[in-house]
Amino acid sequence: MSQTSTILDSKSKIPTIDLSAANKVETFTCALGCFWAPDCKFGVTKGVVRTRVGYAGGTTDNPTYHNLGDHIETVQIDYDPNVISFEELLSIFWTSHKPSRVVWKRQYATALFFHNEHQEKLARETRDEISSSIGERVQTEIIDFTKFYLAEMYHQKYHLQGYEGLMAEYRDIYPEMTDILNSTSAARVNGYIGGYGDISQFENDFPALGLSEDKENFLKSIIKNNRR
Ligand code: MHO
Repeated sequence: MSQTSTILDSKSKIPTIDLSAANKVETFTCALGCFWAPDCKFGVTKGVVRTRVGYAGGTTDNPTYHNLGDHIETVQIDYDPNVISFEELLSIFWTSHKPSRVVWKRQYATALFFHNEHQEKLARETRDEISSSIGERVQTEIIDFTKFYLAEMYHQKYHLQGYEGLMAEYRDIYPEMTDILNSTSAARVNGYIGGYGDISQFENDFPALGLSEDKENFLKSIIKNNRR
């Protein structure tokens, strides 16, 4: 095979949803308890380009899952501001947890990390609105973003990594785990497996996900059995 066709060949495997990912993205960072679930929820959200899980909000250096210090499990997403706004993501954040709940462990605290003044203003305003509408103190923290420590690879796209057949296809497309981590397709499929998104969104997405046809029915059976 000539060099050119090898390049074309490997390029042709890249999911069209990844090829069409926006170049100009903005970042949204939040904590909603165990990071596996919000990774899924945001992963199926239209306009979300990529997701990653990690640790933020603490003071210790280089936290790891087993040596977290005072950090919080956090999800960070890059999104296309032409498709979804910060306000919409914020609304998903507020409706995905009970803001008055007192957390039992800092690891699972809920927090919104703002990246700029616009995000800070909206986060504080919506927090105050919620507080007066529920008549209770909001425990959710609004934190000035400083640093995000990427979690161990086994926590990334956690639900997807439980399905070897799907992972084999992604590894065939992307030999490096960091490329799977950055894939919109992988973020979506992880989300569907984790119980988010519905069958019509999935059917609409499927042709762009870069997976083989026999994975369509397999994923559909998971999506039907497991919605939240
Ligand atoms: N409920 C999960 C928590 C994992 S999470 C990444 C467990 O099995 O311990 O904190």
